[in-house]
Amino acid sequence: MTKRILVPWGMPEIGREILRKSKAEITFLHGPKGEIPSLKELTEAVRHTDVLIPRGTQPVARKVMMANPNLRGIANYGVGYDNIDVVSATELGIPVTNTPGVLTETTADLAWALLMATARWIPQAHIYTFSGEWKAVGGRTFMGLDIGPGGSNRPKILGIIGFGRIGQAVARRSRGFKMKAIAYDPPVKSLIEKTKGVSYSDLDDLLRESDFVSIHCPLTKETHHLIGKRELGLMKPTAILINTARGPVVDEKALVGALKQKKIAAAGLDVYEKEPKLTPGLTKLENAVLLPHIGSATNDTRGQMAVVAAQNALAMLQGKRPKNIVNFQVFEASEYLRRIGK
Ligand code: 8YV
Repeated sequence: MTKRILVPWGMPEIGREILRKSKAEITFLHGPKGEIPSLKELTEAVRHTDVLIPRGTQPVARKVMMANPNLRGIANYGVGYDNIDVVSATELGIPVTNTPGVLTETTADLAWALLMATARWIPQAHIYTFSGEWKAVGGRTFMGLDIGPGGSNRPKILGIIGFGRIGQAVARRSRGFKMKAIAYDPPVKSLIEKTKGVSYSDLDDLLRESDFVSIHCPLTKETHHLIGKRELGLMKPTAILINTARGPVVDEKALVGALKQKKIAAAGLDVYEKEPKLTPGLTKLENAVLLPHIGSATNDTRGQMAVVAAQNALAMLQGKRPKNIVNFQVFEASEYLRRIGK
């Protein structure tokens, strides 16, 4: 029987091509502009497929998985997989994959761009100039914060929360700015201590000492609201918070309060608690730079993410162990063996 793959969003062409070239029956289920299907439409479509390739922001709950007792795999398009109920997938014997590595440098670039844009008021100064408000030499000055040592030659401290591939790539980039990098990520404390130019710090000290705090940890039960009112209160009034990881790691309401009361200087965000909805008040703040989750958004990288997701999907379709498994325990489950007909 022909094996089937469901892609419920507008996947880049390079990924589509790989899927089309396979012998599988491919269903691309989305609107003319890539609009994703409703939960009801997705659940119905999952009944008639063998492997699902969801977009990284597309929720795949237990109910969706339960719609098809023979689903062979879920190949997530994204390195983060908090959109998928992985615990249920493992229980049900469904392998789940992600697309790590290919987006590391691109996302680290965006974190840096956001850090620099926020520190030097780039979007605000651009709009001021672009809109013709700049009438006189001098005019508004947009006094920024140094990223490098600045006139007083004081190296700045970059605090990195989460020292995985992207956190490490951000640390590498900080060397060019002569920054002192400190990192918090208990499971990889020894790796941090071994990394040249980076020292380990517990979270509170990192928040107290850092001029810039950049978040690069996955969203888990443990990291949900890791940065709340108390943590923001520990930061310097001149400090800047950058989040290109996952919105719910930060208590967004508390952040709006801290920015309004200038408890911290500014924030640069690419992710939010309830994307694409923003917490009320966030767009009223001059000291916030807001981007629409474009961390990995380059043609090359989004294309390579599609290649990796397609390869993971085809491997699971053939009952093979895919490269980027996130729940390897599933291979021990009898349910998994049943699903792949073993
Ligand atoms: C994706 C991301 O844009 O990889 C991730 O975890 O957040 C981004 O690269 C997002 O997952 C949409 O697919």
